[in-house]
Order: sequence, then structure tokens, then C-alpha cells
Amino acid sequence: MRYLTTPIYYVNDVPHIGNAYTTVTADALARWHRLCGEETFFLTGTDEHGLKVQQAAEANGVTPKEWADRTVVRFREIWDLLNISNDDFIRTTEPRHYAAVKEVLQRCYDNGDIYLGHYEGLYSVADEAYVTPDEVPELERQGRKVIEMKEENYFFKLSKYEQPLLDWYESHSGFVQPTIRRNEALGFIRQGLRDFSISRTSIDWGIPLPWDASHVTYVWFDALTNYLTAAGFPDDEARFGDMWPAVHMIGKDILRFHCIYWPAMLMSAGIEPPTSVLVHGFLTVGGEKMSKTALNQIAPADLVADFGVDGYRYHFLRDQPFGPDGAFSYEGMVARYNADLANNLGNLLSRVATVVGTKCGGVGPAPDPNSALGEKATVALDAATTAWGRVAPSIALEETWRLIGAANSHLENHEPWKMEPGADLERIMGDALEVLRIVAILAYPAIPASSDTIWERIGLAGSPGDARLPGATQWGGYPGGLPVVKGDALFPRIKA
Ligand code: ME8
Repeated sequence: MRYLTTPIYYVNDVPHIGNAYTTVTADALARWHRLCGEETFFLTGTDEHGLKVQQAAEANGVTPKEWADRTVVRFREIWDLLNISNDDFIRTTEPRHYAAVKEVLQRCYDNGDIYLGHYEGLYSVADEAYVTPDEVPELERQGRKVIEMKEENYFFKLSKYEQPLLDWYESHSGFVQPTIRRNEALGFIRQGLRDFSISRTSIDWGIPLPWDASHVTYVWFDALTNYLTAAGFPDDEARFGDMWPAVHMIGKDILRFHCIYWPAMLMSAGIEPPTSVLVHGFLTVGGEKMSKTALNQIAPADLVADFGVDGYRYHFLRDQPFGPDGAFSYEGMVARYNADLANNLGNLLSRVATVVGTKCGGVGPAPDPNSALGEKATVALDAATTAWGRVAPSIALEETWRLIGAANSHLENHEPWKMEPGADLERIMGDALEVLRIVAILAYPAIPASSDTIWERIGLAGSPGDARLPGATQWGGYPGGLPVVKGDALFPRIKA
């Protein structure tokens, strides 16, 4: 995977665990592909124009730019805290982005796809979207304010792209994943597409249109283009040629923009649509979508304080399957952490380090080349590879943890803590160390810092992140003769 993106989040408010769900999942996916030897460029950023941000700034008595400058810091901090490995962070208020938006607009305009008209209707500020009267009751129920709008707008001829989009979907079966979301997008297109407004005159917090500076660009037209900007569009053609098309990861709330508007805009501008759009469901809290607007948001840092960074990352990757909605609960998070991290993985590491310390003089022995665990490691690699390939981190981790469970059972069956030092004991400990080495690599996309710690404690140099699959997890890679260190509990148990 050459280029992976998250949505760029609105800076009207600070990040919550819904935004972090997408970013952590995309980060893990990028890390997996890098482990597979692919040069994966990973982008995130912030969406800073539009009415929603302008209103947040007004409510706080500052200019939109001051507000954005203040809030963007909170996003950068949280991504640093969560160990997000993004290669770039884009803000839509940057000059490089203005250049890209103007170029895309001009190309669509020159292609005859933009015309002047009037918009009279409803607008949801929270969604920055033009809405129909039948959508209003549900939006209002969710506390999403709908306003009347009447203004001169430029429109994009989306209707012209109905058939080209259907053809694109037909010839690119993996364009929208999973299939349920592909069908949802196709359903929208088949209902018939209406042209949409791409400019505003009643606000000025945005990018002026290149041919008519009395209009600013509609925030979604502006925001979607960020994916081009960060790939070097329009000036760095060589870079853009190497990077584009991208893979986008998004939540289902913004499916219509990414799966319909965006490919049509790109077709109009003579640019290839994205390789694929990976769409996940919502995290819900108490049955409602967690959102800034609903005020039921949970701050990632609060959970990190209790579970640690890797405890946090692991939970959402393992417990919220990618695709459907999933209910978040603190109790569920404690249970998962204790079972998988404290008991299963943490226990394996501490048992191995203890026995090697007391019975092998602190020196890790080499594994048995014919160990039955070798076969289990191959199965884990194959299953994890398939699962990451279809963007199913929860299954990839489940399969990886099956290997940890097998190593724990192996120890329980042989009870090395009761054995005399010697060749038999060394073989068993070597096998368990080899599983820890392999697990450190396979779990690295989810728990990078803990994987580094495991690596170091079993005496290996460098980082499991530098390993390359599939070769690196071949059974027998742990050389033996390395110092093994006990250290503190990797994942201290949490009281429920
Ligand atoms: O829509 N569960 O930004 P945004 C899971 N600026 N994911 C969630 C979530 C939840 N409850 N709530 C939010 C925007 N998300 C635009 C995007 S892109 C060119 C412009 C995640 O700050 C999910 O990825 O409202 C969703 O699509 C995104 O945050 C919306 O973030």
C-alpha cells in the first residue's frame, strides 16, 4: 500500500475516541504494510475552514485561524501520545493546500462542470452538508442544528457523473469496502445524483474561487482535496505520479462525500479516483453515536491514563471489528485488557523471563527446530496476513493471540518451573522465546512500544518494526545465547 489517509478532522473541538478509532486503525494498517516491505506513506490532518469552525471560533471570541491554531495542537498531541506514525500532517489553511484546491476547481470549471446558480434549502452545520426536509427530524434528534440557506452558489455537475460512477464501481469491485458500504454507495447513485453547491457567499472563512473571489470554496470540496495536496499535487508531478491513487479510511458518516462526490470531482479534474475507500462503523456510547455534537465524547487521554498507550490501541483494534458499529464500554475494556494483555501476553513474557533467569542463568536458549509450535507460528502468520489484507485487525490479533495461548499451554503442559536445568528445559524455553520473538513482530502494528520492550527483554537488537515479513517470522529465528531480562510487568493487571 503506497499511500493511506485518515479523514482530516474538524478543529471545532478536540479529538475524541471516535476520531482516534480511525487514526489508530489506519496507523496499525500502515505499520502492517511497512512490515510487509511496502513503502507506505501515511497521512492525517485537520479540516479548518467552513461554518462549523467559524462558529466555534466566534463562540470563543477569537478568529477562525486563531481557533484552528489552538485546536490543531490538541490533535497533534493526541496522535503523538497514541504513537501514530503519520508521515505528514496536513492543515487546510496551509498555502500548499490553497494551490491544490484552486487547481482542482479550475480544472473542473474549464471542463464545463461548474455553473452559477442559486441554492435555497436546508443545511446541517455539524455535517457541513446540504440536507433534505425528510432528513431533518433525525438530525434534530441528534442535536445537529439545521439552518435555512438562500444564496448564490456555484454548482458542480454531479448528475453528469452518474453513469461514469456506476461504470467505475462495476469495473473496480474493491473500490468501497466492506461490501455492505459499497452497496450503500451504489444505492445512493442509483437513486439519482443531484448537482451540489461548491461555493458559499454568506461566509468568508474559506478558499476564494480562482475565477470569482466573492465566493469561498464549499468546505467539503476544499477538504477532500487535501489528499492530493499531501501527495505533491499540483507542482510535484513526479511525487504525485508515484503516490497517487490513495487508499482512504473513513467512518460511515462521510461515505457519500468520499465514495460519490470525490471520485466524480477527480474524474472531472482528469485525475484517477482513489484505489479504495475503507469504511468503518460508529463507536457508540449508551446506544448513541459518540460525537462532538452529541456531547457524549470520551477523551483518549483519559483512557490512556488507565490502560497505557498500547492497552488503548489494542482494545479498539481487537474489540471493535472494522465495519459494523460497536458499543464501547469501560468494563469491556478492562476485561479485554486483563484477559489478553495482562494474563495472556504479559504472563508469557514474565514466566519465560523468570524461568530463564532462575534455571538458564539468564541466557535465553535457542528453539527446537522441530517444535510443534513452529507449525502454529506459520498458521498465525498466514491468518494474520489474510486478515490484515482484508482490513480485519480484530481477526489478525485474535489469530496472533492464539499463538500466545499455544505457548502458554506448552509451558503449562511441561511445567518448566518444576524441571531440572538441562537440554529438555532449554528446548522448552527456547520455543517460548521464539514465540515471543514472532509475536513481537506480528503484534507490532497494534502495540509497537510493548513489542519493542519484548524484543529488548529477550535480548534482541533493533526493533521488531524493522523485521520484514514473511521471512522474519520463520521458525528458528531466535538465535539463543542472548541475555533475557525480567523487568516490570508489561501490562499490570487492572482492578475491575
Ligand atoms: O467529517 N465512531 O470530520 P470529523 C467511529 N472534516 N468513528 C468516528 C466517530 C464514532 N462515533 N465519530 C467520528 C469530518 N469518527 C470532516 C472530514 S475528510 C476529507 C473531511 C471518525 O471531525 C470517523 O472517521 O467530523 C469519521 O468519519 C470522522 O471521525 C469524522 O470526523
